[in-house]
Amino acid sequence: MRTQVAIIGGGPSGLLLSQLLHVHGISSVVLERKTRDYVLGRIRAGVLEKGLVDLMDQAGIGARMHQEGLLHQGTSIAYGNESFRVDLQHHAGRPLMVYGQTELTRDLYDARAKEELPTEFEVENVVLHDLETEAPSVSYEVHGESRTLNCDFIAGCDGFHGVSRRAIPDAVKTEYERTYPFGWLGVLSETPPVNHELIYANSDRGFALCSMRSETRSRYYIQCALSDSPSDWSDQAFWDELRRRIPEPQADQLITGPAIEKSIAPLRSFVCEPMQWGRLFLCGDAAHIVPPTGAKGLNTAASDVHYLFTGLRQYYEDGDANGINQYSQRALSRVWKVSRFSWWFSTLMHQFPDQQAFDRKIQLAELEFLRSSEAAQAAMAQNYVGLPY
Ligand code: RFL
Ligand code: PHB
Repeated sequence: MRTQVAIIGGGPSGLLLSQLLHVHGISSVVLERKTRDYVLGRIRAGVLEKGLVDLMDQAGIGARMHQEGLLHQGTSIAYGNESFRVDLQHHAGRPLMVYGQTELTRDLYDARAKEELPTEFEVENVVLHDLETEAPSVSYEVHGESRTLNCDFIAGCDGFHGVSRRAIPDAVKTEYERTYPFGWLGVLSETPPVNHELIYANSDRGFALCSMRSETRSRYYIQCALSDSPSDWSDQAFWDELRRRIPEPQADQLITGPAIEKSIAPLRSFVCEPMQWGRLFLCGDAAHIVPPTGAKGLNTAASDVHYLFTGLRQYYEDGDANGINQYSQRALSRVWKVSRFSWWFSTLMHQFPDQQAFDRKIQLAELEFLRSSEAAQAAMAQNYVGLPY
């Protein structure tokens, strides 16, 4: 089989890249390790920056997102008995869109099916070949049958545990990593959200986040120990702990219900440099991970897709290789700024196991500064709604 761009990974990065290329007449094949239903069963991000919303529109599949997504003009931050709102529209001139990664991925898969774009599911033993030549290829197996995909370029969109990053020789790449000594226990429930906007709460008992997927479906998180497992937390224990961590007026109004999903995610900051090797380009979680505080994972995957798609378009439409040659440099410049923001917001909002009284005082002083300073809120809002591409 032959295509112009082989895309490894059928998560949001790979699907969005493929759809954008298709709109501009550039062919691609998506190779996905799991089934479509498995990919759609993962509950992950929920907040989209305008850059990602615009890319969905450019790909011609933004209609349901605009119809069902919720625009948020602000977000609340709580600590101790204090709570304040950061006005995103006022400070950064644009809102955020609340629309689940699951829905966005479903829209992308539906569009693929409608346009009959090629996807191979349940691929195994994916191996990348001849990356330093102008004729790379990917070999893989589907249900025991060996296949080869010849192409001009390979996009490694296969997430943190994928094979693409490992194809870059160790002597060439540097990996930067910070792990955090806690996780997030997340619950999805068919209940109305406790607040019409998100609440990020730093309490003495640990971080909590009130988010949502729609006006009838809520997503809540609490900081937990890395050694915890979801089965350690009954629904009742989760709701009781959430109530203790959020401001009293909201705790009193919280509507609870059965958890329809409950999972624990570890927190990690990770960046691989470079994001390009020969004809291989890494996109999204394959190249970098941010802790979820600030909802930047999916959005940073989208900015990579933008840089790569723009470069490939220039290459195929104008014969100009500048964009693809500068891909890694352009993407990393934004990735590091987003990594800084996600690290800062995580450090500000969580209780660290080795935290001393001094560290807590510094956190509270910074929160107080953020509450009272227009300049600090503007800096936060600009990062939170998304830095320009
Ligand atoms: P994905 O979504 O991991 O998709 C990669 C796809 O590649 C497939 N794959 C392979 N395919 C072929 N061959 C191989 N060898 C393969 N190895 C893997 C996988 O099956 C998968 O389908 O990466 P992508 O597309 O870059 O998208 C990135 C986002 O998914 C990610 O940044 C966010 O979901 C991160 N994230 C969150 N971000 C937020 O902004 N807000 C959140 O609340 C949030 N929650 C989360 C998250 C990530 C989590 N992970 C990674 C465990 C919660 C969790 C649990
Ligand atoms: C979510 O709704 O899953 C969510 C929202 C904001 C975050 C992280 C996760 O910062």
